[in-house]
Amino acid sequence: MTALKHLRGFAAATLLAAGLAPVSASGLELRGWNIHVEDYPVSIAMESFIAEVEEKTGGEISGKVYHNGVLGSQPDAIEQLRLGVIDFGEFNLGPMGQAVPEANVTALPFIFKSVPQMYALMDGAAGEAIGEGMKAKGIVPLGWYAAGARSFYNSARPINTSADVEGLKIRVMSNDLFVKMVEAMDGNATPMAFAEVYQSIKTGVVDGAENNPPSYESTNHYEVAQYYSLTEHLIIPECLCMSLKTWEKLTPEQQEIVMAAGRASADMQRELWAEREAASMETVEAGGVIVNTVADKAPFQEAMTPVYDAFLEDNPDLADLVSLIRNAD
Ligand code: BDP
Repeated sequence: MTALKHLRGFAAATLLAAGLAPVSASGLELRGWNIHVEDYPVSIAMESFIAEVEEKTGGEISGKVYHNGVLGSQPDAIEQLRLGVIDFGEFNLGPMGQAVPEANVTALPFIFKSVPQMYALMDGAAGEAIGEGMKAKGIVPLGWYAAGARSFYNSARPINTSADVEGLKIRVMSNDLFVKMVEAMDGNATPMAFAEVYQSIKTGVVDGAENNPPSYESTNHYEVAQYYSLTEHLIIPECLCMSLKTWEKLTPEQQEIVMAAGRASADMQRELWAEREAASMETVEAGGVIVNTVADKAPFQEAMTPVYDAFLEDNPDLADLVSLIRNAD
């Protein structure tokens, strides 16, 4: 990251702290949060989104995407989005589950059978229900982005069965469900901000983490945790979202433009994602990573029974949404 970008990040943070709404002379200037590096599929699609919005509104709405998480950690950014301090952003539904119960359903391990199945469900009834839940919490979904499947990586050993997780210290995203998931395999879960994971693995604070190939690669985690075991235990969608507070400032015509640009950016992101996933696997393998596939995922799935039981007990009103996804073909 260049010094200039750092400065811009700090300037934005200062503006935020002062509570100043950056409305340009000609219209609305939006602030976008993104955790990823600039050449990541999410980042490219977000840039395309805001460029299209600016073009189609004739410059009435413009914006800037702050990459690399300079506007804060993901859990904080979700709160800032709800408050309207951040106008839009791209979020994983895992961390979002802490604020939006419906989003949590997608953070249940192995709930989706495959990435294509996840797209189909998110583009249909499940996405509709989750989107309603988000709106009730002040977040307007504009497009479901891809994030592939998450698998474990660590510096100690390959994971072939759930018993191999025993005793490993694994970083997870901020959500109690992920702590329970790792504990159900007798591992030690540590919720931690994305930005801290590289150093934590390097210094042995944790043995590893779990993520999709593009994030494993773009963060260089593969350099310090060289066993990548394709458990594919989480297929969590991501979302380009707008703050409801910002959304309500727009005219119906502008809302239509924003929604269409969001959808178009999701189509673009899904294509970029597929390419990057393949490229990332090549990069990590060339970097010395030992990749193993997991022939039998059943022991992992069976280990998740207490996670589902506890979730359904705590969230009886979400049982229908869980069944809708679990029982889909
Ligand atoms: C990446 C997600 C990002 C998360 C990150 C993480 O795209 O939203 O913050 O994982 O593990 O795959 O924190």
